[in-house]
Amino acid sequence: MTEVWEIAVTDTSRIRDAARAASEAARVVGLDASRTAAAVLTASELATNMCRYAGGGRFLAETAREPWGASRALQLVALDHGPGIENVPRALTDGFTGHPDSLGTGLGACLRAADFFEVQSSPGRGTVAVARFALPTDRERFTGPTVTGGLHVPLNGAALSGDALAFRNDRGRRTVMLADGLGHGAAAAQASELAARLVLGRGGDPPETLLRDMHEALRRSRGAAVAVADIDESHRRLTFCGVGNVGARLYHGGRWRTLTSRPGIVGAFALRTPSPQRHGWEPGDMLVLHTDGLPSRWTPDGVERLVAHDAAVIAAVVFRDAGSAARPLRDDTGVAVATHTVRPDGGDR
Ligand SMILES: [Mn+2]
Repeated sequence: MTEVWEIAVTDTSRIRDAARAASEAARVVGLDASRTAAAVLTASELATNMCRYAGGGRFLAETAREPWGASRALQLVALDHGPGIENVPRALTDGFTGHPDSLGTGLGACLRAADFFEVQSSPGRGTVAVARFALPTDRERFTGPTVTGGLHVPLNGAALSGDALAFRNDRGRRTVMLADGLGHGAAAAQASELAARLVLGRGGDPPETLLRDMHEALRRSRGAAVAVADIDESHRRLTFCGVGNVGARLYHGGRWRTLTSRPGIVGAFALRTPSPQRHGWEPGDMLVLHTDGLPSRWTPDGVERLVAHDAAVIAAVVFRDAGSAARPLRDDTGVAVATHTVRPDGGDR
């Protein structure tokens, strides 16, 4: 199940809590001592920066499956509504002694410590930083033009997310799934985890087949709303199928469209398998799936300009900009993102 450690970094006393959360999450992932130390250092730096320059923020540690497939990695996300960083590349350079409103040298240390580290900042709106850590044997990344990732934010800082993301790569066929287990807490997490395991356990099946089989697999669970997208990279085609209330937005052909799901609950007694919707999948395109923790009036305008960023960074920006420090969540929030980048190597992002 998707375990998440959330620390509201309201003052400097929470820096230690963020470091401890990173350490506990690293233990669950099974990181060695050196990777754990790197994660703890990064957590401290990120939390310190949020205190110092953003008036606090939200720190998340989760056991992510991305971008390393089924094997677990540790993903740290720092997210704030502060003034932002004007020049991110400069803030990542060591020795940079910024003016009082910008981030200091801590980000350079994060960049060296993490297996992956990326910062996105929108002056006036806030900053997002994502760091990932994995054991050396698990660092084989998905390759190809499509990049996937996301994040979980449980309601009220709960330890388990009722939402579950899953990603698969089968020789140019990419599967992106987001499940929202009914309600929240352990029973919701169990339902969405069953959906994630089904996706991770088999490859190459079309979304309607996955949903039909999920319906059987989730019969003894509480049930879930599920959206599945199948991306065929060589044919540049995206096939979407959804049941229940999971939001889906696709940026293709220069505009955003909403992909609609059929009402229902996967795992409940009657399910009419929805018919798949087919769309194009071209360089610069973006898919965003989100559960109902995001405000319904959320609009993706402008998010397409972030296409070159890591998918988890984009998911965190969507979460940051859809909410605010003042507006609490109403439910668990899960955001899954896929981008069609033009990078030929799919390499070290
Ligand atoms: Mn939910």
